[in-house]
Amino acid sequence: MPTLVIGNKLYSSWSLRPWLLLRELAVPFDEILIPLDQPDTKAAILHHSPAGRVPVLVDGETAVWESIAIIEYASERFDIPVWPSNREARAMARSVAAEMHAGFQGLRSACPMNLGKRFASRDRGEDVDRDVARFSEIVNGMRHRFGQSGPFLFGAFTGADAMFAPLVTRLETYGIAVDPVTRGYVDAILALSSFQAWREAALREPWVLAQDEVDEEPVEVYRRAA
Ligand SMILES: N[C@@H](CCC(=O)N[C@@H](CS)C(=O)NCC(=O)O)C(=O)O
Repeated sequence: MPTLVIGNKLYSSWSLRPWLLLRELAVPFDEILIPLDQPDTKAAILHHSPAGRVPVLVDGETAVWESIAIIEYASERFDIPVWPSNREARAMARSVAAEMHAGFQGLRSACPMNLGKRFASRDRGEDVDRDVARFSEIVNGMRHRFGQSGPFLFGAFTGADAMFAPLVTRLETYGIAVDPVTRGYVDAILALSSFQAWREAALREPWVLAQDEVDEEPVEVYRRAA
């Protein structure tokens, strides 16, 4: 069985992506969680991957890193429907997944993934607004063109949805308003039983990572005792 090496479920947005994908597409896997930002974190990750970052998928002698590469590897190795079967939809799914992998810096840096808290809505700056507008454009565009058969970007859950899931949680955490189509998509991701299982585990983690905590009073704190 492959092993997915991940970081804290409360904060590690990159780890969430392949974890969700493997769970949604019913690939059995073991999991190793390495708490981030501890004195031995780097050495522990380097034990699995020369890149020194999580997530890493270890499959026998093969270690695959970078979330998008793990998703592509899973598609081939486990013969699962990671991408839509229609060629045009597949090209769009890969394009938006890669766009997510390389972009959305404004939203990512101003609003770190933090599943344990909810903050009040407020102006978070132009870069965040631009990223949210682009995300909404993607959701509306893909849902309109390809989303008839289900609630996700291309109908059924795909690698593109796995890539956007952490962004979806940020909209929720930071109270960012979106249009009704985008809201419907956000709700569909948050309702996934795989996501809820991840979140449950996240809320039991003991670690607080200062670098991922914004300097604001939360309106709600969800964390539970471990
Ligand atoms: N582009 C990478 C990003 C991976 C990444 O930044 N991982 C963070 C955790 S979310 C990490 O490993 N941080 C630990 C470190 O840099 O020591 C991917 O897609 O997997």
